[in-house]
Amino acid sequence: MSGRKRIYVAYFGGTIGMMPTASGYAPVRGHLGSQIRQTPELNARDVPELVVSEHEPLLDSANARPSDWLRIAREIVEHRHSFDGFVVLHGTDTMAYTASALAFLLRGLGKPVIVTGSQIPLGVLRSDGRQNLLTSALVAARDDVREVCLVFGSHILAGARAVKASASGFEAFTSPNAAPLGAAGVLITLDEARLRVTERAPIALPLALDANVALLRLYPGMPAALLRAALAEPIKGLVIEAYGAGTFADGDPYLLAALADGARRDIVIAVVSQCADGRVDLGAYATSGPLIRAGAVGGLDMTTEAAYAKLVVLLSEGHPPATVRALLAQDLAGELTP
Ligand code: ASN
Repeated sequence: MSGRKRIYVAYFGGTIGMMPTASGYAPVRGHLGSQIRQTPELNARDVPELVVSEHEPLLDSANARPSDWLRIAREIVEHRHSFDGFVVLHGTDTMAYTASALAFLLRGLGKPVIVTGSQIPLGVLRSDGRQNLLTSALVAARDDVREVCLVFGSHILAGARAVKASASGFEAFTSPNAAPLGAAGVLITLDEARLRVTERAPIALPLALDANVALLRLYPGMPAALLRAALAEPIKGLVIEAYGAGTFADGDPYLLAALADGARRDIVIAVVSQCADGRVDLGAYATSGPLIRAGAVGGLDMTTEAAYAKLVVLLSEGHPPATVRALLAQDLAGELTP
């Protein structure tokens, strides 16, 4: 019989380890570790051993930046040979961005990385943190999971497919264009056919994550100055949340001029849809013409979070713009359906 599995728990911040303060919930050093030690179920023999490492500073995830994604990825890579799996405890607000980024950064890890958190802190009445952590630890101990997942409530989702869908519900995350990888009910079930079968490979993390990527949601009447700013130096990449299948106001000469100027600077543009469900199909409508002429890549059914994280990671890996464009349309971490 194999021994008890060891899971590295990186506590990055978020509600799960917060305490009520005079200005609202805030992370407090040492609190999460002591809560875990006081929770008998999390220390049971049939639960993997949890080795908790607390980040400094602990963040409300509203403060997370791409450099923080890299910090978490580095920590996991450093410990990749000493642990069976990893749990990242993170705030829910930007968890989908971090889970997406980790999915791209940790291609080749070949071990489970489970991102989770809670809506109510551990230790507070009706906390969902204990259940989320317990489920995550059990999924992180599985041999058949070799990818980044986001576990929350009863959902087990591919990390690069998840979006936060509820500010207050316990089932706070969904994956709009992909069925969940599994569910945590009476049993924890995983859809074996949908799990990624990735070979372990060396991981060369970028030295830094380039945050010079902008994200812009189109809206009726948007001033061209906004698009111009989103394409100005030092920006290298832009995610456009366009309408429907990827349409753009091609009747506005100022917007067209701003887009054309960005194209001249060889900015890599990824187009995702404002619709939660469905996919971008550049060329389906004549109004996507300016995007196509600007060299924009249709993000297919990628979430905005995944498209942004993917562009940040690819540009930071130092590929030339043409390679980034080609990779954007490929499935690198389960983020899109080709
Ligand atoms: N504001 C918190 C965070 O994202 C929300 C949470 O974790 N539920 O850090």
